[in-house]
Amino acid sequence: SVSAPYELLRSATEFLTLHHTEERLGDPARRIAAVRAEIADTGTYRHTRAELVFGARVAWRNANRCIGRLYWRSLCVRDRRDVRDAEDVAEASADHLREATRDGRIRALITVFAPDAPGCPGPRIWNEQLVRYAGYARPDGGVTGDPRNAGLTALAQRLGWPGGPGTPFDVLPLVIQGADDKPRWFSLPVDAVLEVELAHPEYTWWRALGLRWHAVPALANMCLEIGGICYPAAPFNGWYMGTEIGARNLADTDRYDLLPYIADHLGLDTRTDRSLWKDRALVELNRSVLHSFDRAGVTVTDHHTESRRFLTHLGQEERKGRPVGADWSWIVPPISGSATPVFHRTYETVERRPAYVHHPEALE
Ligand code: HEM
Ligand code: NRG
Repeated sequence: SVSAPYELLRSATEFLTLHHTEERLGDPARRIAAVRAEIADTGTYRHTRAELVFGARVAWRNANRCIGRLYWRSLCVRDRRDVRDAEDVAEASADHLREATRDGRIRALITVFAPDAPGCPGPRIWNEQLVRYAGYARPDGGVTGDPRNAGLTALAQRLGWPGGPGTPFDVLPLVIQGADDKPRWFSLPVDAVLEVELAHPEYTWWRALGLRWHAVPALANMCLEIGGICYPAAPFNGWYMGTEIGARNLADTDRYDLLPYIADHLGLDTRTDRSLWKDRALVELNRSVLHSFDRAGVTVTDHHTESRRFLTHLGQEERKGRPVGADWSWIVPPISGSATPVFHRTYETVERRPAYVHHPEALE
């Protein structure tokens, strides 16, 4: 979306002042005057490369739901603001995955595509992440694959995607809407998608369960907002915390719902809650995720390490005089919460800009 000129100037001024203050660039007045003139002229303004990099990094620092913020300064930024056509976005998104994955030595990366401008919306990626598994609705009312992506799977099929082989782990095509265009689908090249097959440190039969997950979480449908400018397509990634896969994606009842299946294989008593079969299955599933990513040489963190790092981050920011917002319900890991230090305190929930924000959903 695009703000009215006076709102845009107010947001721009606030951002440029922050940039000049934190990077010790001196008085921002000249830059603000230039931006004021550019907005009066064109209804928008263009960030310098340094402003874009700073904005993308601070937007990560401001992500209240993210436990991984200690390394916010290390975010690499690919400036593709010249790209607005759907096929070019698709190609650059595949390149993003290759550059972020590096055979498993994952690095935090964002690719920034063309921003929204007056009368000229930027491109938009409809997938929640660059790599997502299809969820095919079955006649019996169930879903094969990831139920979370059933909507996008159906949309891709309506747009002409013939569907994959029908496994529970078919990689979806990208669904991309170019500036002033209908959404179209684009298959991801296989060499752009690294996956990890799940084994277990003790149970040799585990591998035969056929479970897997993709190596890189690359959020693709959030808008990067910097100084009043909205970049609707700005896919970014870090690496996984094991619990995201082992305690949510594969375990939630509205996702892969694997706890009963795994508990059966473990020979646990699933007739009574009080055998704690769900808890025990969760632990083995999470051990399997960390073990398999480690064995495959794919970067992954665990919730104990990441919780400690997050507290280090809070201390570091406090010493710099910068208050940190955080959302307890997202920061506390979904298993063993009280065994991590992030559980035993509260946080301020103030939202700051620049930020990654969710679009209003408008799937036609
Ligand atoms: C959310 C970890 C990198 C921005 C999260 C969540 C975790 C996490 C565990 C909660 C996810 C959930 O419960 O679904 C990490 C780790 C990283 C990392 C381990 C490793 C470097 C990044 C980067 C960015 C980022 C590079 C942006 C540049 C966000 C945002 C959310 C989030 C915006 C909220 C997503 C939403 O609202 O759905 N992160 N993160 N993170 N992270 Fe990070
Ligand atoms: N829970 C989601 C991913 C959300 C973001 N998590 C990260 N982000 N680690 C999932 O796919 O399980 N990141 O940029 O690294």
